[in-house]
Amino acid sequence: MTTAAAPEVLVETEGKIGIVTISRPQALNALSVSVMDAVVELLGGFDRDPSIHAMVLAGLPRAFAAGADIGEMKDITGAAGAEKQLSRHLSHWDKIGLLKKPLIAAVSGFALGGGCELAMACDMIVASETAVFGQPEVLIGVIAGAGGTQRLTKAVGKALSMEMNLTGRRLTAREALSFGLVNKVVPVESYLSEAKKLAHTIAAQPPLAVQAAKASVLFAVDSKLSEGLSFERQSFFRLFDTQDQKEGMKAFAEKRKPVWTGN
Ligand code: DAK
Repeated sequence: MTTAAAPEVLVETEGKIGIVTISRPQALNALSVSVMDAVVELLGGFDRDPSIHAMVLAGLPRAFAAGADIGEMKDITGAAGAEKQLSRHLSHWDKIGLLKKPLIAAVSGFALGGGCELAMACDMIVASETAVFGQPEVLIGVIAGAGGTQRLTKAVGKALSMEMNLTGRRLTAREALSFGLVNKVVPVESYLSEAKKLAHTIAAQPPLAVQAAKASVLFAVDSKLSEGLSFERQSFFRLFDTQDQKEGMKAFAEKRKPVWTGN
């Protein structure tokens, strides 16, 4: 069932997955402080809820999010004022990137500026054929402030990231797929169901191993190979403390499906 957690953010659960949907159609899902407050609170709640194993963050068919709310930023003057008034808002994007459970962005239509940064802060992106990705902040006199020069560069490489950040060039969904920014492109009618399907597939796996895999892949983005290999190895060893490791290997030997307990 879908209930309104905040007027413009909807929340529902479906088995072991939690779904948060931004619904602010009149502003193309522009990410106001109140929208991001609700998104972070709801996803944080799912992250702490042991019955939820994976999450989906969705927008609307016309817009995942056309950016941070320009109306809330346009009257800010001076670097000190910007830092004072926007730092808490920036921490919203950081908090999405710090969630422990897998989070899939279901993106259709515009994913621009803070919207593109929000999608990139998720772990995977399922895009509709109409999805458009971009960091157009330069066109309004600023630059990306929540990861658009960093995560995008790590995802698509320096040359394309430069072009997107310096000219506002947008990527179509197909281009985003070819550059490795998104996981799959599907018809607009099915982008949400495909994102949920992927979340259900992940949610059916042993949750401690899934979370360890997520943490290890994210570590790779930020570290030297030798440090990453060491991090991965320690995580691998730690999973031998879990009952699901015993169950998974025992079930394999007994030629049956494992029954995961999450312990
Ligand atoms: N903010 C507020 N309202 C927006 C908006 C936005 N980002 N994007 C669209 N809207 C509103 C429009 O003002 C319009 O409202 P009304 O005039 O009808 O009241 C409505 O949504 C429909 O938009 P359009 O009439 O413009 O629709 P079109 O189809 O003609 O054009 C568009 C769609 C997406 C190409 C266009 O709306 C557009 O260019 N939007 C702005 C895209 C953009 O520049 N995005 C980047 C914003 S800056 C940070 C955290 C995050 C960020 C920065 C710092 N920290 C806290 C430090 C991120 C910054 C950004 O995202």
